[in-house]
Amino acid sequence: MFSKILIANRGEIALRIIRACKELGVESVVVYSEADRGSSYIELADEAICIGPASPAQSYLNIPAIISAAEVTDVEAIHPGYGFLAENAHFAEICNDCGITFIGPRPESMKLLGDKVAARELVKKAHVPVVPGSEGKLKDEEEAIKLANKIGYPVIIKAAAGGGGRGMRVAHNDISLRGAFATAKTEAHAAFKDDAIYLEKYIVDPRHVEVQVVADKAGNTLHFYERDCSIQRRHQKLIEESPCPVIDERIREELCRAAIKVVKQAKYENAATVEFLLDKGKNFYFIEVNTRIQVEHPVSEMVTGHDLIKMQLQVASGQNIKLKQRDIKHKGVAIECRINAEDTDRNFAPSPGKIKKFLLPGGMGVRVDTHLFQDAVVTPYYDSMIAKLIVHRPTRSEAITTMKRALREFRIEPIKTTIGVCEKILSHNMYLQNKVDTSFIEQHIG
Ligand code: MV4
Repeated sequence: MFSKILIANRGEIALRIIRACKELGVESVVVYSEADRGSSYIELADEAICIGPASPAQSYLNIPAIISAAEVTDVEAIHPGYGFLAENAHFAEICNDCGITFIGPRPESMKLLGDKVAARELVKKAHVPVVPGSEGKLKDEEEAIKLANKIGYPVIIKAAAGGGGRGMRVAHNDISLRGAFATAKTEAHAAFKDDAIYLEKYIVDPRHVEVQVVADKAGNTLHFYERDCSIQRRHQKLIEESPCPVIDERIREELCRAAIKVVKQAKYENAATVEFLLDKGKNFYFIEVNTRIQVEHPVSEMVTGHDLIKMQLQVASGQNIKLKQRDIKHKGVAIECRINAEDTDRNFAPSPGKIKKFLLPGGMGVRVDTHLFQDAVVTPYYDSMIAKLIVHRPTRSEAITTMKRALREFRIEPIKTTIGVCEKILSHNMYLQNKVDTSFIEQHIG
């Protein structure tokens, strides 16, 4: 195991990684921006280094500053958390060149899976179902039209370098497809300096289901079951749960095995999330792989009892996983609500400010991952997520009851948060009856 690592992130995930370090006997160094001075994780880490001004480009994305901090503090590894540099293959390469272990996949895996067209082709080779669509990238408009007529409308055009919902265009006929082709290509070039696009059959109102996987350097690959992340607004997840409430044991087994096949085919190491769409007929289709630990990982930790951040450190340091798949049991139901500093009456606009009152929920089956406290300041510079409230109960209905109780207990004043919206969703008949899909918020919450 490493003796000392650096955390190239902030907020709740910095604190989450520090906690794993403490339990493993690993010293932790955090880097922080001027805007984050006074944060709880700076207090709790063994060392802290200010790396620049508030702007992410000058701090949390500032590779030279982060590498310098790593050299000065003499760490053996860097954990990137999520966001910022977590999926930047160039950064992982620089870490490795400097003799610092990047706690995550090899740069080649990040490049391969970051290219969604390459990932699709790889997944097909593993005999895992992908959404019907183009072979490789689209050459021209005529190829797109021919293909769309073969597989049938609606279709969706996506950027090869995209992901997470960026650079997508839906088309319902030849005319709109011509338009979508041109805009998608221009947008992809502007956003990613790569105009490669591909086409898929558009799955109408799917559920978003993803599988948590961890692999070691020897190729031992384990899954930690699935999370249903269908409750999202504009590609920002609001509520996640495990297990997915609409699939049976047979489909769950197939889905999780498919995810393992994908990760093995990529000769991947460390933590990954394999994303699928689930259609109304309960057919699942691979869409993409996220090559990082995700915000919603606690949901999988609660239902399996395994610490995924510790496992990331263990496999990155070269330890092989001793655990067997049959030892990973799924127990009960976990739900996570993301608490964002946003004004839901003003189109979810950021709502920064000083927190005057901060009372955390607790009790049976309640976990709160947050770096905040009374008198802390929520700045406008970064992601608006300020806390994750996770519950773990024997059944879904008990988990919902506990979550509603915990949401009502939570006091964050005077800033506006998504607590109210989460309560509203958890009381909605559609949610209780498992009738939600990725269009739920738009159609029923706004
Ligand atoms: C799709 C789709 C329907 N059909 N692909 C959005 C995020 C990105 N990871 C993939 N996304 C979608 N891809 C096909 N072929 C619908 C979505 C989609 C979506 C997916 C997951 C969660 C929320 C979503 C909201 C809108 C659209």
